[in-house]
Amino acid sequence: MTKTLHHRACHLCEAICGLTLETTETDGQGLAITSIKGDTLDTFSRGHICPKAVALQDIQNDPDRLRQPMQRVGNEWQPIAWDDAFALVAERLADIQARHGQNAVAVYQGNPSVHNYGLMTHSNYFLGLLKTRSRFSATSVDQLPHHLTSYLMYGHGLLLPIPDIDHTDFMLILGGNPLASNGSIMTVPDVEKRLKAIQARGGKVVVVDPRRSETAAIANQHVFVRPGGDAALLFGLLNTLFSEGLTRDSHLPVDGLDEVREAVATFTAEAMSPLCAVPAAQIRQLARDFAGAPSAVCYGRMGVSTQAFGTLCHWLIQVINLVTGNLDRVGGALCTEPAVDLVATTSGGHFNRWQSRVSGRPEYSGELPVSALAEEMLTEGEGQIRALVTVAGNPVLSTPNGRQLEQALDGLEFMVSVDLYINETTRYADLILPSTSALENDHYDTTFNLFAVRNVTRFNRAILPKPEGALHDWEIFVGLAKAFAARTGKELKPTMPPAKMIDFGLRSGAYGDASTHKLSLATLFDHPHGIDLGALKPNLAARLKTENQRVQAAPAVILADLVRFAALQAPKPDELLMIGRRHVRSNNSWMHNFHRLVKGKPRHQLLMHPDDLASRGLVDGQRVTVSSRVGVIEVEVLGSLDMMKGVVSLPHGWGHARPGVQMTIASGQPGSSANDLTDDCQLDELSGNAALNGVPVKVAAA
Ligand SMILES: Nc1nc2c(c(=O)[nH]1)N[C@H]1C(S)=C(S)[C@@H](COP(=O)(O)OP(=O)(O)OC[C@H]3O[C@@H](n4cnc5c(=O)[nH]c(N)nc54)[C@H](O)[C@@H]3O)O[C@H]1N2
Ligand SMILES: Nc1nc2c(c(=O)[nH]1)N[C@H]1C(S)=C(S)[C@@H](COP(=O)(O)OP(=O)(O)OC[C@H]3O[C@@H](n4cnc5c(=O)[nH]c(N)nc54)[C@H](O)[C@@H]3O)O[C@H]1N2
Ligand code: SF4
Ligand SMILES: [Mo]
Repeated sequence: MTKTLHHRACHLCEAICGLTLETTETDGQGLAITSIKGDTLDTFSRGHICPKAVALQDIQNDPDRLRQPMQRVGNEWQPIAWDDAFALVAERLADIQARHGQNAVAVYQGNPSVHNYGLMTHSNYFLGLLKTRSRFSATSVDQLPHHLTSYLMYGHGLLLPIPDIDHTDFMLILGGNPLASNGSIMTVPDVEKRLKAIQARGGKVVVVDPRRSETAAIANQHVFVRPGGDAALLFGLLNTLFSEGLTRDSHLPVDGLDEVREAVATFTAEAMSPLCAVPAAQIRQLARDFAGAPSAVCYGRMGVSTQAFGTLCHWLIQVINLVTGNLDRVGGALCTEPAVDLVATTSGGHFNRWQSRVSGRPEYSGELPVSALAEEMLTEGEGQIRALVTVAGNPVLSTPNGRQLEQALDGLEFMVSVDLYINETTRYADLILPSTSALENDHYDTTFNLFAVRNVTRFNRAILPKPEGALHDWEIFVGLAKAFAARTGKELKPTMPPAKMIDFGLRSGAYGDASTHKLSLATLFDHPHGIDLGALKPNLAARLKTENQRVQAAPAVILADLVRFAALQAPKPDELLMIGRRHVRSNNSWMHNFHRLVKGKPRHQLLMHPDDLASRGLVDGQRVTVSSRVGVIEVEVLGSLDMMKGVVSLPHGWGHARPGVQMTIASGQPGSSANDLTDDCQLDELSGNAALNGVPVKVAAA
């Protein structure tokens, strides 16, 4: 029996915790994972681990996980050889594009893409050849407003200021629940200790959320806000900062501050209060507390990204940090300087250069809002989408109006999914191409090192051998690209393995050959616990990519959106709005088939305030119907004093009871999909991001 210890960053969420995995090789029985623990020698994550990482062994051993390419023949799934699968994809997509044009083939890239560096480096090797404008991804059900705001204000969609959580004296969190999510657009392992450290050094944490979340429960102050009302609250804060003289000069070169001041002149706390359901006095006091703290940072996440005013919210957050002198300042919001720097090496992005065919939604950096995907498939005419490539995504459960999308998928001429499972989406595919599992692959986090609360870097080798006949995701894309290029006579540039690209990125980056750190892949091989490159520091002035190298505080398209905001009405007495939530023992739309992760009481229920239950004659635990403009679901309801009145909370990613899904749900409870209720017509119209929070619903006894 041989035991071996391996060190590796976890790829399952944005916190990139260091893990120590033990494998045991037993004669005759091969190699098994025998222990997964937090890596105490990782100075960034300091031994932190959550239940998801423990379930890594379940992903590895899961009998439901596909291990070879599968082709659907009628209602049966049959194995197919890799080369035959590649040739078939090339033939079908080339044919559809020849008959219906390039945009007739669409692409959806899902969340795990950004956690898998081979997908980051190589998916476009194939997808780029398709030259289609029908590109969609999880970005437009997630963080699109962050990118758009940074693109407009700082000139690059990835130049995102990150809360300097380890040094701040005041952290104002809107619509984020890092105690459940482990942090997002803020890579912050061990976040609970870091939040408590703010309090221990005399600082404050304030959480704004329509639900008393796990994070709100440990905060110094929790402010209930009406779903979708955050822009009003933030306008009230900004107006108070200006009108009470609470602003501080910034060292940054800034254009447009006078326009901002003018634009918000009538948005007093008193005027905004009815729209967000926060008392005016509380808004004013919050502004004073924020401005009065030695350092402070305002941070917003899912709750304020995926709502009707997502971009206004993120712009206001930037402006509040800016006018209080907290942008690009220690203890405020700072831009990470990663070892492999995508900001330095890529163009800043583009916006609204073209629009979607049916509803005229704007593109952002070559992608269209995924809310428009189904209508682009269902609406006949030139440019109609007839084929789909999905990559690491499950849009039937993850994007608004999932039932409509299912209808659309059913009508496609061809669909191929690069995925590990036959799930709610891939069951519509003609072919599923499954990659190796994560532990069979080496790992470098190209994305989340970019948003980390310290500058860190780490490369880890595969822990388990690559099974015979298996391919990594990046190799699948090389195979598809070669087959498609051969079929269509397109020229294919040579490529190299992802690790080589990382080596190149490290050497040419700020800590590479020319610097004192002299980072390369070889250096990282010698540091399996990762390398800490230091705390974040002010750098924004030098990294701005706007045309005149100045911060644009008042982008025209954002100020134009104030017209839409002006139409926001105070709530009617019977208003009932649905919001989402996450739990540390659940992960988006997958991993629900792992007992180690989902064990314990079920967590897919609808949460509702007891008064809202009573007024409808409902009781705790009963089955109810929840209906919206687009659909009806049935689910159990739980009474919860943590909910704001007039608001219900339902997590997404459930709803596995669909025919043909081949995943054994560990709890035996498939739940219902929140996205059978969310509305593809409800968006942040400025960015096209889906408004998943603040969906009007009705709840009645089932
Ligand atoms: N109502 C509501 N809807 C939401 C949200 C919400 O808060 N509320 N959140 C949104 C957000 S933030 C996101 S990011 C999306 C996520 O939604 P999706 O983009 O659909 O991502 P996942 O649900 O994580 O889907 C994971 C899929 O990737 C596959 N997979 C996992 N690892 C790999 C891999 O290494 N390679 C390959 N090829 N496949 C892999 C899994 O089998 C699974 O099918 O959901 C969004 N939808
Ligand atoms: N365990 C686990 N971790 C995850 C994931 C997971 O599924 N499971 N998913 C990962 C992904 S893809 C992402 S994007 C991140 C997301 O990470 P977070 O942004 O922290 O996401 P949530 O936990 O959904 O927290 C959103 C909060 O917003 C609140 N909210 C809803 N509507 C509103 C509103 O209108 N206004 C305000 N102010 N608040 C509102 C909700 O009540 C909730 O507490 O988490 C990542 N981490
Ligand atoms: S918090 Fe995220 S990165 Fe850390 S162990 Fe859990 S899933 Fe992995
Ligand atoms: Mo996400």
